Amino acid sequence: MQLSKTDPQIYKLIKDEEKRQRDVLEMIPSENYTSRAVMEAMATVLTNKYSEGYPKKRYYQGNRVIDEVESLAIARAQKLFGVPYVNVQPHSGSPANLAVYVALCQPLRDKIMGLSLAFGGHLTHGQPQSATGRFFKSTLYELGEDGRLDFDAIEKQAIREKPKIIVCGFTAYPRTVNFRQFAQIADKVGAYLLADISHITGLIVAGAHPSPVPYVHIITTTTHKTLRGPRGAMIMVTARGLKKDPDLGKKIDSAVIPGLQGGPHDNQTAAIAVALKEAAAPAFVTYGKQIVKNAKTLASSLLDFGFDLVSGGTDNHLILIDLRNKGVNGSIAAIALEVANIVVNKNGVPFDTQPPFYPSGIRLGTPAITTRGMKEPQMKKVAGWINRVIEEVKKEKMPTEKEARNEFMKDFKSRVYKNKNHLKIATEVKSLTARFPVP
Ligand code: DSN
Repeated sequence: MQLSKTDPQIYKLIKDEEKRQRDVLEMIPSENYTSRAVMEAMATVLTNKYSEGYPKKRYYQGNRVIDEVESLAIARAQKLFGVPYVNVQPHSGSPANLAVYVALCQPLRDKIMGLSLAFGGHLTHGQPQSATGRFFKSTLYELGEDGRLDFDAIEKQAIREKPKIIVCGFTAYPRTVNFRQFAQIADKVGAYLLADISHITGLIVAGAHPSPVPYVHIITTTTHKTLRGPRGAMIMVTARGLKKDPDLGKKIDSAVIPGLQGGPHDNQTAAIAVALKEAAAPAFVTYGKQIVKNAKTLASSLLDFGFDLVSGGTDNHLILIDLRNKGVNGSIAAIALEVANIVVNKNGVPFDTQPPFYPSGIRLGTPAITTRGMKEPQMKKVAGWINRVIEEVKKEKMPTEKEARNEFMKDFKSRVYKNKNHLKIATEVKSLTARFPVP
C-alpha cells in the first residue's frame, strides 16, 4: 500500500482503527460496516472532480462521466423507495435537513416543529443550539410518559403553533413511527411533513418498518446507518409532496446548490449508488429483518436482567436503557462497557433528571453486529455481558456531574480501565467477534 510508505503514521492509525472495529461489539445504533465495494468506490479518482450543478446542468466542464454516476444514483434511489424526485448531493444528514428548511421556510418567520433532542429528536429538527433553531423559529414536542409519541399532544401543539414543517424522524426512538397519524396532523394544519428516516432507512427498504412514502411530502436520510452505505445523505420528494407543491423538487435542488453547498462529493455519490444497488438485493431484506429480530431478542434478555427499557422494549434496531434503577450513570456505564469491548452511546432518556453531558441512559443497537452475521444466540450472550459490566459498575460510588467534569474522573477512569471483570469480558467478547468477520 502506497500510504504505508508516504505516511506511515496515518497508515498505522487506520490499521489501529480497523483492528478496533474488528475486535469490539460495535453497538452504536447509527453506525455500521460498509461493504468493501462501497469503500472501493469512495477511494477513487472521483474525489478529484468538481461538478457544481446537476447532471447536464453543470458549472464545470469535464462532467460527462460524473453526470452518469449521479444519474444512476438518483435512478436507483427513485426505484428503491418509489419516489419521483431525489437529490443525492447533501454532504451529510444535517445539511440535508437544513436544505429542506432553506427551501421552504422564511428565516426568523416560519416555524419548524420537531421532537426535542432530550426526547430522542435530532439537533437539526429545530433545537435552539442548532442553526435550524436559530435561523428559523421552532417548537419542540415531547414524548408521553410511556416513552411513546403522544399524538393528541402533538396535534394540539401543531394547531397552536402553526408550523410550516413538521418533522417526524428520530435518533433515539425505539418504536414504530406511525407516519399516517403524522400526516393527518400535518394536513389539518397545512404543514409540510418531513420524515427524517436516517436511522431506519435500511429497515424500511427491507420491509421491517412501514414506509413513509405514501404519507409524507419530503424524506431526508443519511446513507451510512442501517442503509449501510458511505457517509452521505439524500433528500427525496414523494408524489404526495409534488401534489402539494409541484416545484418542491426544484426548490430543494436550489437550496442544496447554490443555497448551501458548492460541489458534491462525487466519490461519495458513486458509493451511494453502490450501496443502493446492494440494498435492492434480496439479501438486504434478510439483513433488515434480522436487525429487528436481534434487537428484540437483546431487549427481552435485558428485561430478564431487570433493565428498564424506555417504552418497555423495541420495534426497530435500537434500545434505550434507563439506568436509574441500577444506580449507574449512563456516561460511566458507556466507559465501562467500552473497556469490556462493547461500544454504546451514553444517552439522555425521556424526562431525564441529569444533563446531556452526564445522562441517565445508554443507547445501543444491532445494525453493525447483524452485518457481521450475529443472530439471536449471540444477542443473549451480549445481554449477559452487559449485565455483568453493570453489576460490577454498581459497586462503585457514582461520581457527581461536577466530579465527572474534573480531575476526579481521571482516577475513576483509571480504576475502570484496570477492572478485572471488565477486562475478562473484553477477552470473551474478542473471542466472539473473531468468529464473525467484518466485511
Ligand atoms: N449522529 C447520529 C446518531 O448517532 O443518531 C445522528 O446524527
